[in-house]
Amino acid sequence: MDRVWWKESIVYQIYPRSFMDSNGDGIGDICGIIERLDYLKDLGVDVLWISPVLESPGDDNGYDISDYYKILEEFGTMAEYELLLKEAHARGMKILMDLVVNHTSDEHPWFMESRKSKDNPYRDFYIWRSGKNGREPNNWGACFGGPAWEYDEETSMYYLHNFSRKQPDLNWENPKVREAVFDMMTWWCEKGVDGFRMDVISMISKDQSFPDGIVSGGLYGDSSPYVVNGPRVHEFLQEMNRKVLSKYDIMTVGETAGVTIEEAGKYAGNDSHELNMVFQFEHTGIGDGKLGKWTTERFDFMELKEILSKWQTKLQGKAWNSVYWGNHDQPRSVSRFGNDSPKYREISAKMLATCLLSLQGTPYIYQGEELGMTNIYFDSLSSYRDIESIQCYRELTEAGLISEEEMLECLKLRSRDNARTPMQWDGSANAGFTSGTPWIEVNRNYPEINAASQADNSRSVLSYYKKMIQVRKSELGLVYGDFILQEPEHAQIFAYKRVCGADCYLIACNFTDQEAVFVMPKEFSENNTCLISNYDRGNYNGEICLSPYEAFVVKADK
Ligand code: TEU
Ligand code: CA
Repeated sequence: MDRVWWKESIVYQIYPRSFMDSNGDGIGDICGIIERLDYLKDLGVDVLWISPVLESPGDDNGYDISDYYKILEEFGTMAEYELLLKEAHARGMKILMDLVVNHTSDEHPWFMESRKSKDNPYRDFYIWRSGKNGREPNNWGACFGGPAWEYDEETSMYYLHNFSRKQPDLNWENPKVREAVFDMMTWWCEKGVDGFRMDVISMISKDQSFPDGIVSGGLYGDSSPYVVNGPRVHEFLQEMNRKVLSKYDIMTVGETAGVTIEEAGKYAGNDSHELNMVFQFEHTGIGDGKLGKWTTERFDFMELKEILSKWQTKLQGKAWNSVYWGNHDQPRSVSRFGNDSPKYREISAKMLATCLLSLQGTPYIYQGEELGMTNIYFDSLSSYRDIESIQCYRELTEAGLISEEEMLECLKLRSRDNARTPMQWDGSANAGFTSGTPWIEVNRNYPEINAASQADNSRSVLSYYKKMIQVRKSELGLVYGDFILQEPEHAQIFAYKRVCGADCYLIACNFTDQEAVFVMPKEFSENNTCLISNYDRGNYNGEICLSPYEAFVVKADK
């Protein structure tokens, strides 16, 4: 097999604002990350994807960048960022930068210039259109509520923003925009970053006719057919690859909301010369309803199994997968896909780890997932900090599309803030995250769920993650092996083989709180070695009755 480092790596996502505060201002920072590098090295992860730390007014917690060449003061200095690179590299770890170039902040100098006049040299860095009949140019809605167009008095025109009104979309049709972005990317590669996670990169090419979208369920037209996987997106990414990516030994992952299998084959195809891999979002959308993610629906296991299996088999041999349960935009994985009750939280978190780290594709662990951290279930809107949660709450309840009580229940299950509460380091005040007042409340369960209390406990979620990471690293067949689904109809168990040459593995995960009967396939029935099990059952032979959330990896003896 041709071995590739970004295929064998395990990525750990850090949301710096909530990871570790080193100076007591209640906000996580770069020096805080440096303080915790040994913890991450000990966990066994190889690459750190760090959410944005660049200059930003913080309208969307840093995904609204106003200077691509400056570190935001509350996160630290450029010297500290360079120290982080040095310290991570000294430990054999790599740093993935979060590249946000579908849009900038409205406080970026490019936009400040662009809005000044219709003939300003930077005018066409953004997407300006005249209104229609005194209204927005079309009926598109923004992801964070409201229309996707903002009227600007200065030149009596509207500008497009698919996210907040302080996040104007860049006009990638303009070769000067592409050149400015590629120059900036080169600058960071020369500084030593080891790759990019590319924010909503599937949205950089828009249908230039900007037609109305279909209104279904919400207040605005759906823009996704016209902004996702757009007409020139692959052309732009091939240009980016030619002018920047191909010049460095770096890793790239596209955040491609709305990506299909077919499109993923283009973005991440073995010979596409675009990106190494993409994030798909089908499994995170299970249960979505007429108001999108704002639902109290739990996930349907058979739908989850079908989606994950599809991505495993359809990309096999064509493109490389990424595999994840959560990130800074998603609820906590043990609350979303496991069971965060006191009885089942730990065992189901270990089950999810077994699945995440035995599928084909680069695995991504989100900060705190290795501890079994849970949703915070805020009782009041005033506890929320996320612009998406707050604006969507207001818009949907004021429009009478959902009651305040029901929307609060939806936020408890799906708000992005569930993943943004401070990392729970120990049982001291504020879970050891800050000596000051945290920017967002710490989860009340931190005395029971924290890294310090798990470090020396061999049966903790943290210890299980360390062991499962070592299993994956020692068994390359779990990286490069083919995925073969077993028992597709089983209503409780996600079971699959991984086959790589003479190495054959069987993984089975019970996703339910009920016992589940499972018959070992014949080639494993008698002679196999158990590599890991979250119930420490020594061996798996013949017909077994899996306990709630039981998971294991066995390797067929040769
Ligand atoms: O998220 C893009 C995106 O699709 C989000 O709308 C996300 O899927 C949604 O919030 C889930 O409910 C990226 C970043 O990850 C996110 O943090 C930013 O807010 C967004 O882009 C704009 O930069
Ligand atoms: Ca700080």
